Amino acid sequence: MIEVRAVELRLVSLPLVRPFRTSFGEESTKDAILLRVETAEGGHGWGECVASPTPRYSSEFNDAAWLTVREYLIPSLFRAGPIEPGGLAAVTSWIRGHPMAKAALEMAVLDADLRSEGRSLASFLGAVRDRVPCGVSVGIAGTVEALVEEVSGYVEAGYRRVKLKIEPGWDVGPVTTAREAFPEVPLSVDANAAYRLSDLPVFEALDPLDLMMIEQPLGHDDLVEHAELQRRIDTPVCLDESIRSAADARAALELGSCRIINIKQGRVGGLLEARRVHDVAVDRGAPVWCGGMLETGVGRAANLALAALPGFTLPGDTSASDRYFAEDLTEPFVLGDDGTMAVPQGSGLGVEPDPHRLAATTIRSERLEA
Ligand code: NPQ
Ligand code: MG
Repeated sequence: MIEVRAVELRLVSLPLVRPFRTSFGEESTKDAILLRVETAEGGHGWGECVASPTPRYSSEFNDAAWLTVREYLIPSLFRAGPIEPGGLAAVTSWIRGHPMAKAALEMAVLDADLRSEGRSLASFLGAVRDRVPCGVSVGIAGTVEALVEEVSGYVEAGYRRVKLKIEPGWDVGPVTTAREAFPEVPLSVDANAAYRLSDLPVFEALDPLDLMMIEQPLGHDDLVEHAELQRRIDTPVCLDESIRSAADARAALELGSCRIINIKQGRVGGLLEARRVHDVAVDRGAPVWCGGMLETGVGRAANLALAALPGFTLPGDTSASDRYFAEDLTEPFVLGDDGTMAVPQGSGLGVEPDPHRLAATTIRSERLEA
């Protein structure tokens, strides 16, 4: 049981080592809301919200998440009194939507509860490995030469899978060049919903390139068109944006909309729902992998714990801290020579943001008390 008495909200901004461009926009900083909950017993826990400054990846964005946490989630949590972390969803279920805001609070509550029990998040979730294979996501580059050079660096670092962001006008050409330059490297592409079914010729041209998967090619909320596309190509379709819950995962796998699922705890409303998505996929024989949202070390720790579950059989976007940040908020996560990263084993998330780094990166903060 855990009783939250106070919550600190904080918006941090970290410069990225290079701008990250996708089909929906470009970011040169990572701006994230962190939550720190304090318990009646004097414990604490951290959570990170994966929302962005603008509602491009999904409808959520940082200012909305801040308000949702402050005006609705926290007052509901304070009113609830002592709860089990698994009971948080019931306390906040009256609030429609806002999965990323809910997920951040659940992460903080789980971290606080597990810290007080001296148990790691990985162990609580059901981890079966202590290191996970890592992939990397590569933004849309200025030129094909720049793309090949960036990919070279990641291949040399040891990443086990390279995902190329694509958009109309940056697809068959650069991906074919990358495949020719790296014939042995497991490659995938991610369109972040930038195409229509009428772009079928693009996917037919990508089909012979031996890609591990094509991630979220079509509309963020369209399962039927993804099923149509999957029937027409051999490369597995992987869904990201379209899977917002375990129920969505069941629908997508039954419709044949995808053969692989990218699981992000924030997109599905938290780590516990993420585990349910995993369970649905395992039941139906579909591999899953852990997505990434350019998390700081706090969210990265949660991703590594999740990626240690048995169904996470493909390398995820759980890259090392230095892929994104010159200086992380926590001790940096580093890639081993074999392309794997260690799953944190300490209590809760197993990491703690550094107070000096927090002070240096915080743009805004607010404290709420019961
Ligand atoms: C994806 N992530 O799989 C996302 C989308 C994404 C690692 O490719 C700032 C914050 C910029 C979050 C850009 C990766 C972002 C972001 C893209 C998430 O679709
Ligand atoms: Mg994606």
